[in-house]
Amino acid sequence: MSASTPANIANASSVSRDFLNLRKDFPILSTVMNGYPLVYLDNAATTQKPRVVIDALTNYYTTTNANIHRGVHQLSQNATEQYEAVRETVRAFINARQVSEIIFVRGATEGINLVAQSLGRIRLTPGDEVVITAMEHHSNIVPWQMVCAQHGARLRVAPMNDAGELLWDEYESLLNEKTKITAFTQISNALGTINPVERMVEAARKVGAITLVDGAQSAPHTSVDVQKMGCDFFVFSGHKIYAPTGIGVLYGRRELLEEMPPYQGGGDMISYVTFEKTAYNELPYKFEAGTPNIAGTIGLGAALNYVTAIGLDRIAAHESELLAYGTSRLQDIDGLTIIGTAAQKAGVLSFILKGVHPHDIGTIMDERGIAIRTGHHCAQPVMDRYEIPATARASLGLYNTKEEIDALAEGIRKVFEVFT
Ligand code: C6P
Repeated sequence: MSASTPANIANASSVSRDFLNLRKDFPILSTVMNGYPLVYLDNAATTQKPRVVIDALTNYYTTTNANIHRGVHQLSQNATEQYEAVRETVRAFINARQVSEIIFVRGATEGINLVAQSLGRIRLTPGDEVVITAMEHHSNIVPWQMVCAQHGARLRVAPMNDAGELLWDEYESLLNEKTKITAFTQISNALGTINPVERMVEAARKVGAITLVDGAQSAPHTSVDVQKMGCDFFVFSGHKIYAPTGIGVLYGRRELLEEMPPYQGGGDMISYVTFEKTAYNELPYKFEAGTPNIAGTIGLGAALNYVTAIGLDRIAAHESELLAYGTSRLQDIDGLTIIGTAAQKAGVLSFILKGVHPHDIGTIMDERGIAIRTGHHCAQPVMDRYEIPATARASLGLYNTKEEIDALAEGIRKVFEVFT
């Protein structure tokens, strides 16, 4: 999914026309906002939901609602069947070996915290090291800081260059026999950088380190194959891939999940309990304590089926074409600097405007019905690296169009008019 190779763009042109038709699948896109047609460019924060996902939730609550894994009654069996069917949908979506390697969690954040806390207990001792990169979201920084502090381990950070690309030699030189875990994002939410994850996993394996890939920004925009990637763990959030909020996925290699202690205790994660002792349930239930987000899981299944039917490669090509178009439009604007210019880049346009605070950009865009995100994007160390407090960020989804990019560019001109 390199952003702007000529071949990609040539392939994508006819593809993008087909994508226009998909806009009608998303009811919210016909909203009029502040007198303008809604232009939704905040997809890295969360995506809008297609009718099939909304219907899946309504159908579930209208026809099936019951608790799972517990009742002999028909509704409970139906709910269980639908919930467990999604585990297979997810397995196939990321090409995991077994359904027992798929754990339902609240989102990428919970998946990373689960791994940090559970794996930390059995792998980290004083003097050990955990390696992350300079472009991580707080969700892939703070859980490691916490677990390092608990076990006397040290957090190391691989730096990046001005384009927002990982400095490969520096990353490699941080890996050694003390490195027990390395965790990195596949795509940066603040910069759009696509990391060479297969190569990063391979380098980590050479020193025996366990790898976690944060797929929050990659699963919605590129096809994922965890076996090909070779990682031990992969996490993503449903809400960024057109599914409901509150549901996400942790993939873990079975042998490691077997070894790891449960993250939380409660119902469903046990096989029997006495006051003296508890035996834990088998995978994946050992990591799913309490009543899960059943409706959200079913919604996730509908969303994954939806994007699979379109084709992740086609989505990547479409977004790649939009990114190339958006980059050229924004580059033409005097006083605008794009933050994040990696050669391998996904559909994120982070920028700053000379003399204008990003929050003011966001406000004027909003007046024109354009939704972008402004701030540090939960990646404050990235902002520090560029010595800026914040950026304005337009992030692309499958329903975006060139006309919407034009509206963004026009909005930016308006911002300059107001502020200069
Ligand atoms: N980034 C953004 O606007 P959750 O909140 O658990 O669904 O996802 C956390 C997360 C983890 N990693 C990356 C790379 C992310 O981009 C995110 C979420 C959103 O950029 C919300 S801060």
